[in-house]
Amino acid sequence: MTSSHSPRSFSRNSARHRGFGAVSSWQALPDGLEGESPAARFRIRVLEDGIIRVQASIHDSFESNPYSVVAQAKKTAFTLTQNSTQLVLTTSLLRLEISLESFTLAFFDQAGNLLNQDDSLGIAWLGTEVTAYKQVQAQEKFIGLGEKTGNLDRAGRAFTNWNTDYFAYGVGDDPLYMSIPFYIGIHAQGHYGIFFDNTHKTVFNFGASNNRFVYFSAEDGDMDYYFIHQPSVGEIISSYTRLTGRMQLPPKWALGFQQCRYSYYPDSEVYTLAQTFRDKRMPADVIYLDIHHMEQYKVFTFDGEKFKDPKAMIARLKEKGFKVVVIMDPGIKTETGYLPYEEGLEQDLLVRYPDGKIYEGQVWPGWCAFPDFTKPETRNWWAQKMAFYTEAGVDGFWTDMNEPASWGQFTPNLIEFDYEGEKASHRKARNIYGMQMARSAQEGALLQNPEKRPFVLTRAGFSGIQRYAAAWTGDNVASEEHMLAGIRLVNSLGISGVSFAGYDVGGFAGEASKSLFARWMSIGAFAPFYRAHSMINSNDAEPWAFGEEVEEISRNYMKLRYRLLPTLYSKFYGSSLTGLPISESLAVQFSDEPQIYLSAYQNQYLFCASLLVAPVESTKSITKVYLPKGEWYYLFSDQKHTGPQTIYQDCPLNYLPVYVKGGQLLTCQSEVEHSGQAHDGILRIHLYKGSTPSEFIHYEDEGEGFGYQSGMYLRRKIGYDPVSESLHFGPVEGDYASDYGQIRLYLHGFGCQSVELAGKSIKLSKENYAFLGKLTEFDPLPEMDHPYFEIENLPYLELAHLPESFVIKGLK
Ligand code: NBV
Repeated sequence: MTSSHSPRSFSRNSARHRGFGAVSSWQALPDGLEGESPAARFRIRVLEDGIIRVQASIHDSFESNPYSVVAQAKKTAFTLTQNSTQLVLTTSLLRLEISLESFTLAFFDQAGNLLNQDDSLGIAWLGTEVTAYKQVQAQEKFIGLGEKTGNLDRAGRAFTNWNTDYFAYGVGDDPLYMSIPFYIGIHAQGHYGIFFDNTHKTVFNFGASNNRFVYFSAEDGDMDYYFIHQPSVGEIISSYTRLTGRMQLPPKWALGFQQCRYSYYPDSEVYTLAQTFRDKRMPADVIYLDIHHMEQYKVFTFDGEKFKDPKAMIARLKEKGFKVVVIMDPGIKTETGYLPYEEGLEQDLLVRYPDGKIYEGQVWPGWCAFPDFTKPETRNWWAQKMAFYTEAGVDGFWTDMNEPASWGQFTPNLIEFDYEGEKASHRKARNIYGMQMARSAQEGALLQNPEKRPFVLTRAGFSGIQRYAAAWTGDNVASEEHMLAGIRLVNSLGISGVSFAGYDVGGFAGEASKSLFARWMSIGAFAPFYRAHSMINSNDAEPWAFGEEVEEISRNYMKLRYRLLPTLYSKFYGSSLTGLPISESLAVQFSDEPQIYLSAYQNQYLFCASLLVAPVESTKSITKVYLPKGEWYYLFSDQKHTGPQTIYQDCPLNYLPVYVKGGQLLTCQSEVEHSGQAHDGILRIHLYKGSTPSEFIHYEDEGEGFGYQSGMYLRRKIGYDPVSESLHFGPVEGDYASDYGQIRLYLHGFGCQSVELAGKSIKLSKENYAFLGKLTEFDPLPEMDHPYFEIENLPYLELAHLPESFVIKGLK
């Protein structure tokens, strides 16, 4: 527990820089060392071979920072030596040199390469503001920092972490809704990650307005950062998510298409919406109820006029295979007699001023009080209140406005929060508030339906938010540049631990053009979270609202999304174990290829590890694509390219540039209308010839519930080895009986006419295969003519779903 935080005695001209100063004493600890200078104290701890925690404070004790880090330290061997100028701490992955004269730090890998080094200014204070100044290595790139606009490489810009409600933000604006003070530095000597665990307003300056250093600083609190090194960028992300936790496996329906609008009402409109998806054979899983479902925007109410019988309505939607997600805003109307407010007052669950008065800010319902989600009792209470929704059959929860937002956008800093009993002002609590609301929503969903996996979608968050919720990038705008900016935001969230993320497809504010909407629907099919949403008082923005051509293109990509569900679900499972992104910037696997950082290519990403998506504006019919090292197959025709290479690619509106990485495989199912509908029982495996081996973990379970945690799952390794020209199916693990009775293996890029299984040669069958359907010729004019791709005579092999392991050989 933290004790008093009295400032240590040193000259307190807070207008001036104060360095840490020379180390005057130090001592070894079982997991590191600690010591002090006349000005400040430090503590350095080894959490595991590749993670070192650095703390520095001008107070008598260190802050505990109770929210983000969930990993327990592993007992790790290290050595500590001292010479006349330095202390040297060495693990099997890292060497840290600590200058005794200035307490500046230098981190090296085990081969002696310099990874990261403090500027001579080291760790320092300006009043309560604490900063770590770092040298920049030659050509150093900086990636990550979560929901931040701008380039993939953050060099040259500074960013602020201060959760902010920002309607229709510009594509370069900062800060937005969520703060993740974690970044990865990449340069010729190596790469490392830094997570700055401080919930105050923080600044990350990657070389803006100076040519000397990069720095990260916090308005108050301690310097408390985790330095991470691993052999690859992906493993750094895995380490970071070992520290801050990982996404829990979501229900399968949450991977389907979701339709939102501010707002669908009354109930008859919601039925029509659901029925239209089914009538038009456009697969979808989720419908959202935005703020108009409430009576006067009061949380835990339904508007009795608009929704006469919510339970009956939701039951009818379920019959059609839809799930319902409702919005929850934190603001509670301060109205006498309104139960949530009365209970909040009575049980002391609301945020107060230091003199004990309740803090009120204005939001949708008018003047509101704010539940203190940093208090466990408040989270429990809210979780109990959520019975109101679950009893009506609601399946998921959407926590909006949880920065927290209020009219005026300037919450007074003096208001007080519990902060897990430590008490803190808004300065320290703001950035963590949204995450604690999402946590409470997840706990509530679980409390009310213990047998179901929760689904929570949040706008605000902080490091570790991935444990509680999926994230979307707030109020974007219907423009081409926003569509591309959203992809970078989602890719950056993926680098920063939040695998389950997406953007409002079609753009929230403004009106999408026909082509923009079609392209956004296509790209969104390759986003972890796939939801269309639009603003009140805007034109209809459902996938059929833009005319027949857009409707067909949208349907094609929605269907493709559902066909890819086996791949997606397996990768979500994988990400819940490894923390690796599902929408993965090329900077993760190809960090040493300089082209990937160029503005022309920085939006490209790998989806589910195997599909390279090259997003392009809807106004373009041809684009340049950078293909990194490896073999790449244009998804729709199997045309093969060898990277590294820049190619020109036609991109008519109905074909988004997507390539499959050679050596990888995709698993597909037949078309369905929603994730719960039965498919035809054939698992289609598409294997692409390549020179690098791969391993795919195929995963199945009930799609809901927690049976998978006690054995009700099916897991099987499928490994491709180009050297032995074989595909290995490992044994089936787990107790879940596969949804597939049959496997159909499609071979892309192979020339063989037969393969070998259990010593027998089997002749391959052939068929013409298309990943997207043919568009109707609506207009005889040539410019309306859309190409159609089919892979001709694609060889395949039909197999029973064999439970024992087996090998297919002769893949030439
Ligand atoms: O609840 C209304 C909207 C919601 O649709 C949107 O997705 C959120 O980001 N909400 C913000 C409040 C006001 C928007 C102008």
